Formats: sequence, C-alpha cells, structure tokens
Amino acid sequence: MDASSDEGVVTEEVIVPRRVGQASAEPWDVLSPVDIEDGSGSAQNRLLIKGGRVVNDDMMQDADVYIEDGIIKQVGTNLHTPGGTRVIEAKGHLVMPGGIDTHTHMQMPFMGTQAIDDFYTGTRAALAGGTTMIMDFALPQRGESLIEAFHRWRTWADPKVCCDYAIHVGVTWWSDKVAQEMEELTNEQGVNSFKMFMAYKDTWQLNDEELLESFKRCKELGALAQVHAENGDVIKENSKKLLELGITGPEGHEMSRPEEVEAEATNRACVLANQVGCPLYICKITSKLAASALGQNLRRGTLVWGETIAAALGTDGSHYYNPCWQHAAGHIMSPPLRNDPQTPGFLMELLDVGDLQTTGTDNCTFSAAQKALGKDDFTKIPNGVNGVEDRMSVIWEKGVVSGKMDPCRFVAVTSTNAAKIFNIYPKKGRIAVGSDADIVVWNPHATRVISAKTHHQAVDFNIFEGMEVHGIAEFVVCHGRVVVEEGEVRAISGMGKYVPTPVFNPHVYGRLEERERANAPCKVERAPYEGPVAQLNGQGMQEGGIIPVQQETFYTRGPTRSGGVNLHDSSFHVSGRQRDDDLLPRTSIKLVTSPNSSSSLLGTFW
Ligand code: URQ
Ligand code: ZN
Repeated sequence: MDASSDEGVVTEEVIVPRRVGQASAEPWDVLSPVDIEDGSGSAQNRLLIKGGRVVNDDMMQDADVYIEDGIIKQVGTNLHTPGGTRVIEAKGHLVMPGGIDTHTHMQMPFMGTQAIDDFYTGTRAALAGGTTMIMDFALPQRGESLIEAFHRWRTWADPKVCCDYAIHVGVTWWSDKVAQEMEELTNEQGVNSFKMFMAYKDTWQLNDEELLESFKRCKELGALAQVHAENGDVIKENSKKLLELGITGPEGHEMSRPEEVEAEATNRACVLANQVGCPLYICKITSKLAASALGQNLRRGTLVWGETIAAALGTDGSHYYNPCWQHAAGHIMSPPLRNDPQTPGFLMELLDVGDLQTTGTDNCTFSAAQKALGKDDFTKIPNGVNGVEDRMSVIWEKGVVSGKMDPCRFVAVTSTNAAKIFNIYPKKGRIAVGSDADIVVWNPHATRVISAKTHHQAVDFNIFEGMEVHGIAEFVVCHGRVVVEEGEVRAISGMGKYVPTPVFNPHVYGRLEERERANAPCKVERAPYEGPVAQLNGQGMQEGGIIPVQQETFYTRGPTRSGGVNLHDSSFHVSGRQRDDDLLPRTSIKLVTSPNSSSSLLGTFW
C-alpha cells in the first residue's frame, strides 16, 4: 500500500532488510541495529501514514501521521513532508497506539523448566499482533537479591527484544535488604512497580505481615504494588486432598483454586493496601468473583487498578475437562480459566465500564513436552499460556465486534491505560506529536484464523486454536520503523529498548496526599480518666482472671488506729463493684458478731 503523497511525487523507498552478506532475508531472519546503522540496510527515518483514522483513548479523527527519527512529528491533514518520505496508505484503516502488554514472562525459569518463548520470539510475535511494548517480570528466588535478578533479566532481554519493554520486580521474600534494594531499583533502575505473590506457597508466597511491609515500602518509594491474588494456603490444602482422591489430571488444577480462592485474596490485598495507603494493582483477574471483589473495593474508594488477560477474555476453563490430556494441560495457568462460559463476556464488560483497566497476557509458554512434566500430577504442570501475539485481535473480536466497547475504549484497555498507570504516558499509549512512533495500522474488517500452525510464537500450542477473529495489524511501526508490513514480520533483534518507569506517578499518587490529609485520624481531647485501673501481673495478663482491686478505690478514709476498716467507708463502688469482689466466692458465710452480742442470728447462710 505504498503511494506517493499529495504534496508532490515522493520517491518511494522500500526497505527489504538484508543481513549483511546474505542474498535475501528469510522472513524469520533478524537484523541487529548494527546491520541497519552500518549502511547495509537503508535507515528509514521519515514515514507518512496517510488517509487513516487516528484513534486515541479519548477521540478519533481522520488525520495523517508524520514520523521522523522514531518520534511522531505531525498529526493532521495536508501535512508538508520532506522528500524521501516513505508513505503508507492507510485509507479504511485505524491508526492506533501500539499495544502495551502489561504482563509477560519471556524465557522465565519456572517449575523446573523455562518458558519456551524468549525475548526474541516473544517480542517478534507481539509485533506481529500489533503490540509494540511488553512489561515483563524479574522474579528472584526466595532469598535472592532483587537487584541481581533485575540485571539478569536485563541481560536476557536487551540483546533480543524487538520492541520496547519495562520490568516489574518480584518481592518474593521480605527482609531489610529487600526494602533497601527496592529503593535502589526505584532510584537507579527505573522500576516503579513491585509484584507480591499471595500464592505459590513455600516458594514466592508472602504472608499478610510481609504483604503489609512490602506495601508500606512501595508507598514510601512512590511505587505501585502488584499482587498475584490467590490464597496459596487453601490451594496447597486442596491440591493435597485432590491428589489423595486420585484426581491428578489438569481438571484438578482449577478444582484446587476455585473463584472464591481468588476473590478472597483479591479482597484481602485491597484491604491490606488500603489500610497502609498503598496504591494497588491486581494482576490477571480471571473470575467474576474476584472482579466483583475488586469493584466493591474500588467503590469504597480504595486506590486499586485491575488487569485481566487475553486468555480470560477469549476462552474459559471448560478446556480443563477435555479428554485429551495435552489439550487440557495446555490451558493450565494461575489463576486458572473459569468453567463459567459467561466469564469472558463479564470481564470484557468490566473493561468497558472501567472496573478493570488493563489487559495483559501473562504470556508464559511451555511446549506439550514441558507441560508433560505434570502428566501424573497436575501440581507439576508448568503454569502458563500464550497470548502476546493474539491479545489485540481477541479483544477486538470479543470486545469491539461484539459491541461491548468502541475503538477508543479498545485503545484505552490495550495501550493507553497501561501507559498512564505505569507512568510512561504520553511517550507511550498515544498518537500525538512528541510521542514515540509505536503505531499499529489496524484493519478492522480483515479476519484471520488463529492457529499454532501459523502463529509466530515458539510454543507448539495456542489456547485460541481455530478461533476466527476480526482485526489485523496490517502495518506495525516500532521506533518509527516499519516492522510488520502486510503480515510480513521484519523484527530486528535488539532494536527494542528498556523503558524506565518513574515513581510517584501523578496518575496513581496524585490523589493520595489529599486523601490522607482528608482522612487523617485525629485524637479526641478529653479530661484524664480518674477511675479504677486494673493491675497487671507483669505478663500483661490479669492474675488467674481475678482482677485485683485497688484497695484505695473503696476506702476514702485511712484505716483506724488499730489498722481496721473505717466503718464510715462504703463497701461498694459506683462502678457496681463490691469491696470483696476480688475474693473467691465462698460456699457459705459465717456470721460473726462482736464478742458481747447475743444475737439469735448466729448461724450460717449458704
Ligand atoms: O503466576 C505467574 O504470574 C507466573 C509465575 C506464570 N504462571 C502463570 O500461570 N501465570
Ligand atoms: Zn504472571
């Protein structure tokens, strides 16, 4: 769809990336930035996307977009562009900010193996589907330095990524060292979000006290606290029970962690975060109950944001009951897909109305052979599924084509909201002058059938297998460079850059200060208490449950000269207590009269 621009004939410059010394580039071939910059491939830095409809989260307009040196320079009509500008004809297409996938795990070591999509295949597939940025996780093992984990992930990603990326860091254990490293990561490495796990008992799970400490630390640092919200203790208990019943198949996975196990943790995380005034982000909500729990907290004023994922929007947990073990195991992820066919539509509607704000994929792929590590025990099936390539199309199909949301809302939930929440807006997430030229030219009417046979991911399984979807990324521009052209992916390994995410995001922290001022607790001024005070026996307890009464509370007059009780003193107190309450109850009372009395009342009451 190349064409000359109206402003006169523009020599068309077509790029055919070639590896130095190779006759032609294989479609899967990659170029390093050096190949491009040393003149072997022509560096295209002027691009005009013409005739399309620009869609941002807040508006749509028919406009052209001019790009130079990776940045959007002009948006409008009748633009003046310099000679040598490449033109992409976008008539009948939507020109949208490239997708931002808030939740991926490329090449992650997990459950004894390693996710099979790495930072190259994973980001190349992302671009193929219209996603131009991913947010991955550096997850230290318990006891490991967070900073070392962060740098390890950087060394994995930087040479391979074909698109930009950010990193959330896992707080998988707690100590003063962790607290100190969190500060270094925010101050020096551009990390503004930390993830705590409420599941994965005995590995990454934090208890409530550790969650509170990590939330307080996030707040001190101006960072966003993320949680994986499932009750890991219940999951461990249920898993043991199910295995003892001989339920070892993938169906046991969802049985072990029903919706209420996700909802309980979601609510608990909201309450804990709210009690310490920490902004909270709930990752990958997959159930109605958890989404409803988040919504209730949201409406009580809790600062909480919710993410769901392509898998939960596009399919459901019925697959766990498929008689084919591999098919069922291929859908294993946590929290699991739900066996309620209404769930995908329910979650999509919450995205539209704003109870949920972002969409990730939790892309963490394992081949059939890797999944078979759990062939005899569902707790050993590596958790994780695909999504990074198909997220945009699945949400377009299930969200826009279904009439649940309009294209502006689609842009919000696939790109802009993520940029705002993670404080990289409008650098990312918008078609505007000055924003990064990460753009997708979207054909809303074209269709494709999703299949592992044709997808760009390395994994041999696709949870959306056979699904026909509308919405195709005809062109994808990343860093101002055309990396997808009519379905042809021209990924450039290492072209992506790490994107620092700054702390104290006004979108997240902007209202916290005022809110805390408005809700600050204040003491009540009152006269000091003058009444009786119990005595403690040193261990903080009342001795034997008997409350020793301060003698002076009953006797306002001192003892008589002989040391006896002054009979003018009262024997009971206004509090209702009696003088002898502290004495053990007696079985009988022996009346003793003075020696010289002859009262017939001598005897015994009981
Ligand atoms: O739980 C996660 O976020 C990681 C460990 C991948 N596994 C998964 O099922 N999502
Ligand atoms: Zn995850």
